[in-house]
Amino acid sequence: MSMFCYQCQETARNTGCTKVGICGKPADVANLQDLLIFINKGIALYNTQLLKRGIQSPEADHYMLSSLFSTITNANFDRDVFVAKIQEGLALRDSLKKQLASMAPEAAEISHDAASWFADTPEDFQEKALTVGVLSTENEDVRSLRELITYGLKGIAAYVHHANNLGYDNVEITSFMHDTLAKLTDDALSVEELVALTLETGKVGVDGMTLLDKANTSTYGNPEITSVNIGVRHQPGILISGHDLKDMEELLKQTAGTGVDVYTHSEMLPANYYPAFKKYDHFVGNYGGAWWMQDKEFDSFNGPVLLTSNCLVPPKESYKHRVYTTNAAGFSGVPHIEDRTQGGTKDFSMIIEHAKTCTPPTEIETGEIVGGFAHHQVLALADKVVEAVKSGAIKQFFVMAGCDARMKSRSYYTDFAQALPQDTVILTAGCAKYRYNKLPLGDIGGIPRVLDAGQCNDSYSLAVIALKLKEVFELEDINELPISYNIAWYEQKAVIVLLALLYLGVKNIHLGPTLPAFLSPNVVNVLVENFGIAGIKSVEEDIQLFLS
Ligand code: SF4
Ligand code: SF3
Repeated sequence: MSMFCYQCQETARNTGCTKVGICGKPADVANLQDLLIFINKGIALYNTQLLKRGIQSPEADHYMLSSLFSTITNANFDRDVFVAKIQEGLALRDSLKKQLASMAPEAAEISHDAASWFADTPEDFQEKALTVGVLSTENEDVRSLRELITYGLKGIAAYVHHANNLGYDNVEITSFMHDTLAKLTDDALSVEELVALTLETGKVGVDGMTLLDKANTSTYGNPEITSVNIGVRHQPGILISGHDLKDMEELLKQTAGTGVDVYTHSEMLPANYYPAFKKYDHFVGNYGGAWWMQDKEFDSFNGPVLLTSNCLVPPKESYKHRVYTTNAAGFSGVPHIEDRTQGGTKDFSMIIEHAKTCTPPTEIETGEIVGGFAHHQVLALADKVVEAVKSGAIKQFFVMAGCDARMKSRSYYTDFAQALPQDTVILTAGCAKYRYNKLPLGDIGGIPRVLDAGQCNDSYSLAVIALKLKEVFELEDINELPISYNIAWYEQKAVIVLLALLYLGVKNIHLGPTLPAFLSPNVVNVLVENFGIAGIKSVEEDIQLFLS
């Protein structure tokens, strides 16, 4: 075994990737990511003590968020980035230790290996990494819960990082994250305590999504119902993917008047729903589908592509020279657009000049898709929705948020959407929607049967909508609503969305296409007994179950 990773839905044999990732992550990079998490735990051990003494370190917050984010599936494959990050982390840890020792020498005596391990040379990183990864926790239930929490933290880190880019932060969230990372080194923590910590992580997940929602909507307005063009125009374009709206804004500004168009891909589609971006007439629409289609769609796009976060697939040679990364995304040999300095902007001129030399995108489809049903827009339609429920025109809602990915069995979600009765409405968010958002599923009295709230983080909107409906219908419990949850997961952002829903008290969530490999049988039992979590079966069986 040269690595071990089981954090995503496509993990090998649904047990773990041990030689190379199915995602394309090489073993040495996987190991460096494990070591980076370990270093973050060491930082957290000191930082938690400093926080207790009222000392907050913005540097530690930023380091922790960007590190965790970079280890998300399909974010960063660049070993040099991880080596540099580990070196930076060791120095940061030791400076926090010094600071703590100067105030409280006893508190700085921390015996855990993560608090003191050091190596000068990157050659020593691999050897250490092999001893600190997932399998270093022997008890499989403790390991399972530790990883569940760690993946939840990774999801929160990504969301908070995007919020930070818009000038929004929340010290309570980052303090919880440090505290939790430190707790993950504590062998005295029982399974029960880890279960409680898992739910607390879900609560902070809600806070993280709330923060990002506030950052996005305060900066760019509330998403509104929008028909998004999926065809192309006849001038060169830049394709922007990932989740970062600040990058979207700066790219639109810098491309204005240059003769270069801008298109969204995958999780950037919801940028089309924001009022602030609609004013740019060179913002053409969306090109293609979910992230995993990029090996074909980046080819036919013909112009440069900017990845502002996950999901990046290791690029094919045919278009690698047109790929650019920024934020936590990275790939060796692919140019990385550096962070903005405080008060400054990123410089996308290299990509814009590149675009000018490219041919316009090849048309792969035409038409429009409709979206923009985040909480503000849906609540503006609340009367209509409530009326449709009261009259029986809408019998049931299905939350089908989450991720899309390559597995053939995901055709289940297309079939499921098609098989749902005409009096049901799908609420979606995340890239899971690409399995059914181009189907002619019609509408109910003008309400489309697929309501897309936005990115995976906009699952927050779906929770706000559910809570509002609970209030309108004067229900005691969110589970009395005619809402069923059939969630598709792939990476760690979906993990935090799931934990957030559990924290909000949602029961009977179905999770597919497979249950996470990182859940041990006992942890699955806890989730089944306390929350009614289940997997998926055939479309026919599940539809029958959900409608009964
Ligand atoms: Fe395997 Fe997923 Fe980990 Fe990649 S992220 S190495 S596919 S488990
Ligand atoms: Fe998609 Fe990666 Fe999860 Fe944001 S872009 S939902 S998979």
